[in-house]
Amino acid sequence: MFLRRTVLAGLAAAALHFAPLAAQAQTMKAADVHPAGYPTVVAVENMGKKIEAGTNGRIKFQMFPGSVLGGEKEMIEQTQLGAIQVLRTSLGPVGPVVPEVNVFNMPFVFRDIAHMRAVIDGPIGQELLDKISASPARLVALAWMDGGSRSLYTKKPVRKPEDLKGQKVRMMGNPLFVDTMNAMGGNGISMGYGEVFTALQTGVLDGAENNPPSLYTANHYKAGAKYYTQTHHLIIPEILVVSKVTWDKLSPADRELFKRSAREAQMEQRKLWDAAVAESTAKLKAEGVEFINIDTKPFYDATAPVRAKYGAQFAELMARIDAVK
Ligand code: GTR
Repeated sequence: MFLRRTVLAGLAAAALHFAPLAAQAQTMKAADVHPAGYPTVVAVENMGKKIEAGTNGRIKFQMFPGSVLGGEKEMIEQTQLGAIQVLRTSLGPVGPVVPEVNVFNMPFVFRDIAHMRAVIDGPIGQELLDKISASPARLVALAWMDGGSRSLYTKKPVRKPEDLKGQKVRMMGNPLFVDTMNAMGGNGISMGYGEVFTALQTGVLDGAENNPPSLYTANHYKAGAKYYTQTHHLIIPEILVVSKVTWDKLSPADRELFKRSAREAQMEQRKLWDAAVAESTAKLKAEGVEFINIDTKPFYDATAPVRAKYGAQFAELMARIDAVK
């Protein structure tokens, strides 16, 4: 009797010991608006493989690309709730939930892409990731991703702000961007990425704005927006976040593994990004998209009131950004 009890107790203890390990095994949902094969999607998938290897298969990523889990705004909300565990998103729609990030969302805040990269790779970049993680938004920001620069594409050629008069141009969901387009001379319309193609086709929109890989993969040029005016008005880095709900349950060792592999994903994505920009630019040109090179100064000048309105609270930080070589 005594022996039996001891054995049973031993078995129960063993079960208790192993149960938490078994329960911890999980497949995390990783999400992106971009399709399979896009630089951000590939880099996050590879990060998942490293985490799977590093945890002996205990944690896996399952990638849901192409907005299958919703638009970016909805995916941010799901990540805040823990329904999505890993999300790659533009900072644009993060502005309404973490206002501090709007410093990077302002028109012409970076001189060029090299300047943006120098800023995100340095202390300011880390500070901003930390601000997101420390905010009440329940998102833990682990790494930056490259989104190049956004330029305007329209059905009619645009060379100067006056050419945008009366044109309805889709902007990401953040009042700052609607103000930016209005200042640039057009009518900014806030809309989800997934609705832009049909809205262009039906004439609800006359144009939109994005980087070459997005313009190419989202096919917006096939909906009539064939004039691609090189305004480079927004250079918005993107982020990789983990839901705080998920993060809080990770062990310190797992968190380190996530941080390390996210940093590696940042560097990998940048290489993939540069190749994707070159490739999509060539393909867009081959498809008949006209790249219009312009003097961007009139657009820079026209958006000064937007920088003044939204930038006042970031004056010191903007001076530091400016000083980065
Ligand atoms: C892309 C960006 C996406 C999404 C999209 C948009 O450049 O990578 O995350 O924000 O633009 O315009 O909605």
